[in-house]
Amino acid sequence: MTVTADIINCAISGNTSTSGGYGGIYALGGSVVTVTNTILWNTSAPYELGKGLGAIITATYSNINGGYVGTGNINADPLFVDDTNANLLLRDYHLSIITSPCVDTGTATGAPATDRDGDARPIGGGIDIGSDEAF
Ligand SMILES: [Ca+2]
Ligand SMILES: [Ca+2]
Repeated sequence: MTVTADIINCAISGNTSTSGGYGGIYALGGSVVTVTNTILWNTSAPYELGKGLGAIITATYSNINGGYVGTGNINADPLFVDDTNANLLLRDYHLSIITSPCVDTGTATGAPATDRDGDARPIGGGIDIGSDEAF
């Protein structure tokens, strides 16, 4: 069975993996996964992205810890407002204003019209990588 998933403008951070080397997204064999404008950061596993035999992962305009080959991808601390708070409920995955490398470095292709807050995209010079459009 082939599974297709399009993951667009998401922030996946602080994931814990107990099953192996991939903590962000793992594409099972035969699946096709497209990752766009997405942050994959700070997993407990060695790699953010992994795939089984015959699976295809295409990642572009995304910020992936450890790096991943693809147009527009970066590998830089996204500078969330607070992604390390000991109280999980107080963690804040909004982007820091201006200083985040995710600001204005995404692609408009496929990006949703609004962000997680309902703010219209884009704000500033372009689409931001992640679930937040910072201002
Ligand atoms: Ca922007
Ligand atoms: Ca916002």
